[in-house]
Amino acid sequence: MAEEKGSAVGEVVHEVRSHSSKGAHVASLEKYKKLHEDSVRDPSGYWGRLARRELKWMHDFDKVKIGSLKNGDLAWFVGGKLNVSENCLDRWVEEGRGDDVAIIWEKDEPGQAVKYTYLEVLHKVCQIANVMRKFGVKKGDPVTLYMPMIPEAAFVMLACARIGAPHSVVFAGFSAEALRARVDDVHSKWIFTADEGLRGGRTIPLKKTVDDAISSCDFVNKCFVFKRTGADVSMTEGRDLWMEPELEGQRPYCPPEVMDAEDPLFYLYTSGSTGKPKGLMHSTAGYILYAQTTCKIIFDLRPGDVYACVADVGWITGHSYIVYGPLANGTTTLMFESTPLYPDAGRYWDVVETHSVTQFYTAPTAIRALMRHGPEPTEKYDLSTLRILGTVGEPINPAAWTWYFKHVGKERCAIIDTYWQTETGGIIVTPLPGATPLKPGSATLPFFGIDLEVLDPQSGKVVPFVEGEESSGVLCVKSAWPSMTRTVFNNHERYMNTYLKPYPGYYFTGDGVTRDKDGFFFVTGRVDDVLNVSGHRIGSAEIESALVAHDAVAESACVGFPHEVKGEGIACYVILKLGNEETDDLIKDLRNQIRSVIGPFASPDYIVITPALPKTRSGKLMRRVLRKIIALEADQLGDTSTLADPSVVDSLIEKVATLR
Ligand code: 6R9
Repeated sequence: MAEEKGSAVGEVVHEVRSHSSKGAHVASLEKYKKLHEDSVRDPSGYWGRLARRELKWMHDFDKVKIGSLKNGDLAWFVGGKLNVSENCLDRWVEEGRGDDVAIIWEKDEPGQAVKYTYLEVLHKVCQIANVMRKFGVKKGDPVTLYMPMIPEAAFVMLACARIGAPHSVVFAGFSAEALRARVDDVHSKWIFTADEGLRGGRTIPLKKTVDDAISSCDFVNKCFVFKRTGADVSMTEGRDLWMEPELEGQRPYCPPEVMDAEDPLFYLYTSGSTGKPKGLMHSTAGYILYAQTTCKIIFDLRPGDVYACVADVGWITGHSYIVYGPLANGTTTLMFESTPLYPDAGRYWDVVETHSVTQFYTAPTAIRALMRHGPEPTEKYDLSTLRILGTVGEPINPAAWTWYFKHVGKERCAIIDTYWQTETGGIIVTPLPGATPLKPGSATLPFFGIDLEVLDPQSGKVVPFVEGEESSGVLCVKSAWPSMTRTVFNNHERYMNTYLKPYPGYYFTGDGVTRDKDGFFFVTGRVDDVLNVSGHRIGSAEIESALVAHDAVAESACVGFPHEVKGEGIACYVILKLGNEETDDLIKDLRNQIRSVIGPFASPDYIVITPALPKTRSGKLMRRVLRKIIALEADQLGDTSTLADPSVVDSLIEKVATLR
C-alpha cells in the first residue's frame, strides 16, 4: 500500500510494486540490474540477438552497429533488409492471426467504436500503397500527413512504410503557416489529409488549412483526401483527389518494398531552442526494433491485451506507441479521436470499461485536467482490467502521480513514468512493471541498452554516482541505441551541433536531471529555451519569431512559467514599435498571430507589453529574470548586477502584478 512520506525530489515518497504484473517480462529489480548491466556492456550482442528474434528480415544483417556518437555516423544492422509494414501486419496474418483485432477506433462520439482486424488493416494499407504507386510516389519520396485521429492516419503511415516513402506527419493542430514550413522543408510532393477533423464535438477544417498551406508550394503533385465528416470542401482540379473512390479499384495486396536497415522510415519535425523546427530522421530497422521491444517489455504486453495510448499520431508518442510499437507486437491498439473531457470527465474511463483496456498511456497534463473534476468519474466505471498506467511528455508532479495511482489504478497498477524524446525514438528511462520500485516524479532507471550519464553542464565532466548521495546535472547517453535519430533532414551539421557536439562522445538530451541516493533519475525539464506546454514542445524562438513578424512588434522574449494544468504556461514580453499602443484589440491580435503562425496550442497565457527588456551591458537577454518575474518569484532574481538598466526589472514586476 502506498503511503505519503514526503515530497523532496530524490526521496522515496511511495514504494510500491505492481501486484498485477506478476509474471511480467522482467521479474525483479535484481534481474533488471543484471540484464541492464549485460546489455550496456555488450550492446551489439544484446540488440543483435533481439533483432534476429523479434523482427522478420528479408535479408540478414552483417554487422549490428558501426560508427560512433563522436562522429555522428551511426548505422545499425548493416546490410539487413526488411519492411516495417510487413513486420507490423503480414507476419501476424501469416501466423494465422488475421482475425485478431489490430486497431480499435474510438470515435469522437462515445459508443461508436469501429474495429479492424489485422487482415483488414493489411488490405487497406496495401490498397493505399497501390494508389500511391499509381500516382507515382516512389521509394525515398517524402510524404506529408496532416490527418485527424482516424485509422486512415495509421493506414497511410504503414502504406508509406510499405513502399519505402518516408512519412512526415504534421500534428493537425499546427497552423497553415507551420504546415507550409514543414512541407516546404522536406519538399514533399504528396500530402494526405481529410475533409475535416472532429474533436470534442467540434470540427477542424483540415483540408482548408492544407489549401492555405500549399497554395504557394507548386511542387506539390497530389493532395489525397479522406472523408471524415462529409463536409463540402474545395478540391483543386488535377491536384486534389478523394481517396475513397480511388481505393475501390485497388487490389488488396501490394508487395512490400525491400528496405535497407538504414533507409529512412520517417521524418518528424520537432522544436529546438533556435531556428526553425528540425526534421528528425528515424531509420527503418533500429527504430522498429526499439519500438517493438520497449513496447513489449515496458507495457508488459501479453496475448489478448487491449492497449490504449491516447496521444495523437502527430507526435512521436503516436508513432512509436500507437502505431509501430503495438502493431510490431501483434497487439490490439486503440486510436482515440476525442478529448479527455468529452462529453465529460469520465470519457477515458468509459473507453477503458467499454474495451476492457489493459494498458493505458497518457500525459500528466491530462491527468491534472481530470483531477480538477474529482475522483467521481473514475468510480463510475469498471477499471479492473487495467494493469499498467503509463505517462509521458513532461515530469509528472507527485500529486498527479498519486491521483493516477489511487483513483485510476486503485493502488494495484504500476505507474510507468516514461522519459524519452522525439529524438530517442522510444522510451529510454522507465520503470519496468513488477520489477522496479516506483517513486512519484521519477522515470526511475534506464531501459536495456541505455547507458545514462549525468554531466556537469559547465565542465562536461561526469558527475559520478555515489550511493546514498543525491547529484544533478544534464542528462546524456553514453553509447548509441538503435532508435536514436540519425540526422536532421538536409542539415547534418545542425544535428551534430545540437546533440553530439555539446558533450563530445555523448548524446545530449537537453534535459536537466537529479539522481537520487538510490540512483533513480528525476528529469527536471529542459535546460535550453524549449518550452513544454501540455506535453507539446515549443521553441521560445519560434514564438518570438511569430511575434516579430507582426507589424506592431519591435522585439519580444518568450519564457515558460509553472502552470497548474499545462505544466508550463507561455508568457510573451513584447516591445511595441513606436506609434503603437497597448489595447485589448492589439493583445488579441498578437495572440492570434501566434495561433496562426504556429497553432492554437501555442497560444500564450500572458502578453506583457513593456518598453524594455532586461539585458546585460553586453546586450544579452536575461531570460532567467523574465522567468522569475512571471512566476511571481521576483524575490529570487539572483545576481542582477550585470543588468544594463535595473529599473526595467521593477517596472516589469509592477506590470506583471496587474496581469496575474
Ligand atoms: C516523448 C516526448 C521531449 C521532452 C523531453 C523532456 C520532456 C518527456 C518526460 C519528460 C520528464 C518524462 N519529457 N517525457 N520529462 N519526465 N517522463 O514527449 O517527446 O515531444 O520530443 O518531448 O519532453 O523535456 O526532452 P517530445
